[in-house]
Amino acid sequence: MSKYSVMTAEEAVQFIHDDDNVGFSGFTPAGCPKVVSEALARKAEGEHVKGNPFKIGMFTGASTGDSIDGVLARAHAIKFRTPYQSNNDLRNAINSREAPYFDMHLSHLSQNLRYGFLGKVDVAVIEAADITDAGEIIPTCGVGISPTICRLADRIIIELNSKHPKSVRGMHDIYEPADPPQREAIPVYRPSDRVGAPYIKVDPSKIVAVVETQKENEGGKFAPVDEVTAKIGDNVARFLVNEVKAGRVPASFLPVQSGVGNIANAVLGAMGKNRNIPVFEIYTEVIQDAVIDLMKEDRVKFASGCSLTVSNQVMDEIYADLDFFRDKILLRPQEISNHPEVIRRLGLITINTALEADIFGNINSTHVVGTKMMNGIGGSGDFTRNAYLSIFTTPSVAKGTNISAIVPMVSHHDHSEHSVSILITEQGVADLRGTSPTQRAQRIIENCVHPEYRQLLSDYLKLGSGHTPHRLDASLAFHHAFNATKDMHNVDWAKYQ
Ligand code: 0RQ
Repeated sequence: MSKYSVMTAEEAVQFIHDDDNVGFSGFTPAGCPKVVSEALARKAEGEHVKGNPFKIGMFTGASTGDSIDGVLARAHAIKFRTPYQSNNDLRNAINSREAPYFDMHLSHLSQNLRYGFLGKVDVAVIEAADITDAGEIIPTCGVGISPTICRLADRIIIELNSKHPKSVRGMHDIYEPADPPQREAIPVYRPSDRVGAPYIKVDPSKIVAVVETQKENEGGKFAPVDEVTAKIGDNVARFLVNEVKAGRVPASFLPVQSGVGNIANAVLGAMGKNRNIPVFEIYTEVIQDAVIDLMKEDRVKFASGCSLTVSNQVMDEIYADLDFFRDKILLRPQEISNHPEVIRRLGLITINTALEADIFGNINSTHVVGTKMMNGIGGSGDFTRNAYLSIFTTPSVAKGTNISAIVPMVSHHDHSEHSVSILITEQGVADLRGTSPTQRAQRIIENCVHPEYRQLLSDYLKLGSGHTPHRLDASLAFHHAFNATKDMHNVDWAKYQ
């Protein structure tokens, strides 16, 4: 008989009040609570009907499922939200400025919470596979910021989800660094190194409610690999094979980080297929379907991440064969999976997706045509800035060919040219290491830009002068053309001559 108060989600949300700051477990929909957040949205709507205010501040690991971000956005219950998100209704609330959103590097969130930069954490809502009377919480398939919010929160609500077997214990490595000036080195020297405990330890008296559920993960499906993503993946794989041949990447290879989404999933698949790339390890935040497939084929020998962001079918496969996967997967808090110290030490090959790049190698990962938030910077900055080799991929065009993903100047700036080693599209590879801005522009235009935009971008380069030859009044002409005509082809440099 458990020592905790088991109750319904409706009863549990009595512990969450208007204006509270709430931390949610998980990372991407993996490991996120579902039933308590849905009950919370209903409570907010009920309060609004009565004419009462009800909004919460939200700290999450990264994006969540619809049953956190979607329901709370639709209930108009968000006082503020950080960090990464990817829900359509929340995105609309952010872009209409109804929901204030603070985008930040994922590795920073836990320490910023501990430093007190972001206000108090009143309540933590944590999805768990198991909980012991001693206050040991076994997370499910995503760790995120759970250890920190559990420690900082006054009250903890556990969503005990029996879809996740208790035997998942042992797949997590929970380690929270001390704050400066007491912080010490994080002793992760290989992706598989364990440095913490297999559970989150909390003071049991803070657990005010346990809500039992067996709701499925809100894991999406990945788009099948198409011609463009296959070409990008192939270009990445061939580039890396060449790096090994040239001796710039050790023959034993280096751990790989790969970003989120369809392109990242396709790139990993292509790397696995290329037998000239040795069996490799992953040190990343999101472990997607492709990694699990490659593990089954013995192409990936170990994956350290922050979440198993896999489709439900793959999740079931993992749980059905835990004996095979347990010593091949380790889930860590995002403060460790994304920690610059560890990333730099391990020498990661990082592969992230750009929304937009400019001809000088600067990257926009977040803002559609400079103003509308897409998802957020996520962990891309944590990895990119500290990589051994930092690769960005993107299809060269979007919306048919009406958008060129490569523009004269990025309309929002997430990663500077200083952090970007290689740019890869389906057209080819631009190696930017050790190049001047004009050399970079030439390589990018020649190798990465879609043929329909090569002349326009070459002509832009002739308009400017100086070390980085921009012509400032023309630098956003591609975006102006898109806003005016929905087509970036409609740029006319004549007026700038
Ligand atoms: O929109 O579906 O309406 O056509 O952007 O593009 O090609 O499906 O790409 O799913 O791989 O996501 C950068 C968003 C890419 C993601 C981004 C339109 C395009 C489409 C999506 P439609 P795709 P993906 C670790 C790493 C930042 C965080 C990060 C991301 C839609 O990878 O959020 O890297 N990255 N984290 O048509 C306007 C352009 C466009 C454009 C594409 N130039 N202008 N729209 N689109 N290019 C993981 C975490 O941090 C959790």
